Amino acid sequence: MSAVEANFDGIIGPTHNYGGLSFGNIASDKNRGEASAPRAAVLEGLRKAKQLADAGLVQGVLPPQERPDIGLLRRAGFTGSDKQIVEAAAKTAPELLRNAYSASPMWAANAATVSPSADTADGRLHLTPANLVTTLHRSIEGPATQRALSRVFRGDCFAVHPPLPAQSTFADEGAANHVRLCAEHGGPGVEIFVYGREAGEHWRGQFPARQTREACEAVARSHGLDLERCVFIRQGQAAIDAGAFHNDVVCVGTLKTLFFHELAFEDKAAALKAIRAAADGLFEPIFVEVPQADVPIGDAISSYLFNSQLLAMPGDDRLMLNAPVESEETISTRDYCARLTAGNGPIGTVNFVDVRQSMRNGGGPACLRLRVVLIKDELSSVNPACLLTDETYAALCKWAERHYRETLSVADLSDPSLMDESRQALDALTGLLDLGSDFYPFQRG
Ligand code: SUG
Repeated sequence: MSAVEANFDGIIGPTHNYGGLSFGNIASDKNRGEASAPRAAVLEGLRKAKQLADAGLVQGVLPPQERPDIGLLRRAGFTGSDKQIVEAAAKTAPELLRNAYSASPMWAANAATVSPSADTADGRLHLTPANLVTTLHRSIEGPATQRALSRVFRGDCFAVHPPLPAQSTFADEGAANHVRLCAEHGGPGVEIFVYGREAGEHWRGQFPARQTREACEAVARSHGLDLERCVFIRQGQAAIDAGAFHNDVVCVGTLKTLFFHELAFEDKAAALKAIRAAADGLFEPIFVEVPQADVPIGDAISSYLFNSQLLAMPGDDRLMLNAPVESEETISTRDYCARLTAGNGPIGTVNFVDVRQSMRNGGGPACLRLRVVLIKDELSSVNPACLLTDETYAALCKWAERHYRETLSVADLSDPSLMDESRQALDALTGLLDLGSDFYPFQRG
C-alpha cells in the first residue's frame, strides 16, 4: 500500500530556556544559564518544517506543553494561587522551578514510539508516548503528550497508548531510540529498538542510559509487532559516555538505509547481522557506517551529524540528509559529507539547516520531529489544522511574533508575568490548531 513518511515537528514553546537540566547531554550542560531567544527559536523550527513542506513532504506540527507545570510544583508541596506558587518556588526551590519551566516537549522525537499500520497485528497505527523518567523536567511530559497525540491523530485507525509505567525498569525515550527500515514506507518493515541498559543491571556508565531493553520490548508487544521483524540492539557504552544520550545522536535510518557511527552499537557485527536476518525476504539493508577515523565520536556529537533527517525527497532517487549547520562548520563532518555525496551511495545530498537555538540544548533537526508513516485514510484522519500549509505557517509565524519574548534568561523564570504571557500564547494556539478550548490544564481551571 502506498504511504508517506510525515514529519510532525514540536513547536518550540514560549519558555524555551537554557536550564542545564540534562545530565549526559553535553550541549545542555555547556549552555546552562545562558540567555535564550524563544522567538528566534520557534521561527527557526517552523522554517525548517516549512522547507520540507515546500519540497513536497507531508509536514505537521505538535503543540508545546503548558509551562510552568504548576501541577509539578503543587505535587512538590507548593500551595496558593498559581502566581504565589511561582513566586514561592523562585525563592525557595529555583532548580525545581527551572524543571517546571522547561520547553523540552519541543523535541518531538522523544514524544512517542510510532509503529505504522503495515507492521501491527490489528492494522492500526500505534503510538506510545515516552515516559522520559530519567530526567525530572522530561518525566512530566508523558500524559500531556498522550492528550496531544489523541487530538492530532483522531479516529479509529490510530491507537494512542498511555506511557509505560513511570519507573526506571521501563525507562523510555520514544522514537529517538527507534528506527524503522523497509523497502517502501507502506510495506512491512523492520523495527529496530536501541536500548542503553537492561533493567536489573548495575549500570556503570559515566552518564545515564535512558532507555531499557524492557521498555523496548513492552512497546513492541503492545503495538502488536511481529517479533521476527523486530531487533533489540544495545547502544555502545562508548557512545553514551561520549554524550550520545539517545541513539539518534549517532544513528539515523530510513527505507533500506541505516547511517550510523562506528561506535553506535555495543556489538556492531551482531547488530547488523540481526537487522539483515529480520529483513530477510523483505529487502536487503544498506549500511552506511562512518568510521571513527573519519569522524571522531566527539565531533559526531558536537556537530550532531547523525541527528539529521534522512529523507526521500520527491523526484530524487538518492536520499537527502537534512543536517545541522554545525556539521558544516566542523571540519571532519564537512569533509565526510563532501565525500559521501560525491560517491554513489544511497545519500546524494546534504542540506544544512540552522536550528541553533535548539542545538544549544542538545536538540538537532531529527530531535525536533516525530516521524509518522501514514496511508491515505490515516492522513485524512489527522487533525488538518496541525498540517503545515502556507496558511498555517503564516498564522503560526504571526502568532509567534506576537506572543514570544525575544530573549529569556533563567532569572526571568521567577517573573509570574511570563506564565501569563505563555498562557495567552497557548490559549491562542489551541484555536489555531483546533485542539479544543480545554486542551491545556490552565484552560480547565
Ligand atoms: O532530553 N534537552 C533534551 C534534548 C533532546 C534531544 N532529543 C533527541 N536526541 N531526540 C534532552 O536532553 C535540555 C533542557 C535544559 O537543559 O534546559 C534538554 O532537555
